[in-house]
Formats: sequence, C-alpha cells, structure tokens
Amino acid sequence: MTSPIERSLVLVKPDAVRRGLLGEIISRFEQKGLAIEAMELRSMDASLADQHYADHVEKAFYPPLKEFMTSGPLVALVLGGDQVIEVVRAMIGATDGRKAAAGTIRGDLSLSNRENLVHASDSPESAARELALWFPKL
Ligand code: FUP
Repeated sequence: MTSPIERSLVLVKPDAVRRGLLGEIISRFEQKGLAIEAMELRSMDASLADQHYADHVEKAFYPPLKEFMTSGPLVALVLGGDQVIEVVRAMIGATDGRKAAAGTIRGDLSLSNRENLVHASDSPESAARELALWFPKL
C-alpha cells in the first residue's frame, strides 16, 4: 500500500522577502525533492493573521508578531511530498534562529525568535486548517 502524498502550508515570511532570501529558501525545498503545488506572493492582513495564529492571539508575543507578519509581502507555498510536514519542519529548524541547528534554514539564516524566515505546518491537523485558510480552492 502506498500512503497518500502529504501537503504542508509554508510561508516564506516578510523578512525573507526583504532580505532577498526567497531564492535561497525555495531552492532548498526544490533540492530536497519536494513538489511546489502552489506558490503565490501574498500579504497577511490583520484578520488573516488572527486566524492563522489562532493558537497565539492571547500570548504576549502576538502583537509584535502580527505587526511583523503584516509588514510586507510574503510567499505562500503548498509543498507536497512523502512525509512533507515532518521533513519541512526538520529543514526549517527550531523557532528561535539563535538556537536552531546549523544546516537548517533558521539556523543558517536567522538570528531572531520572531523574524525567523519561514512558517511550516506542524501536524496533519494544522496543515489541513492552514491549507483551507490560505488555498481554499486547492
Ligand atoms: P514555529 O512553529 O516554530 O513557527 O513556532 P510557534 O508556532 O511556537 O510560533 C509561531 C511564531 O511566533 C514563530 F514563528 C515566531 C513567533 N514567536 C515569537 O515571536 N516569540 C516567541 O516567543 C515565540 C514565537
């Protein structure tokens, strides 16, 4: 039996766009062999931020996070592949770029706990929720 190909919702955040790191980051996903099933330059408005970060809206770090995530364009991607959710989470590294392992996107390219370049779904449940939010027609 083959398992169905999984999908993950990935956001390449406004800091990556500003720093000219889109090519570097998307290239890593391509080189890994993941399929780009959708890719759009988008922006997150306040309402989308509140929905996307529903689990975080009450936290102290949320207001500056929302300010950052709505501060400019980002690239929204749907990536597909075998165990893509777990694979991409390993590729991006720990949330805090100062602590993320070398070799990961955050570990190599971010020095921040907020401006950490990439979001990726962390479970099949989050992926389903986030894909419906960002790409409802897919
Ligand atoms: P992650 O799944 O690694 O993106 O991390 P979380 O879901 O825990 O947090 C979502 C985003 O909130 C992070 F990408 C960055 C931001 N954040 C902060 O700004 N400060 C914190 O202390 C924790 C997270």
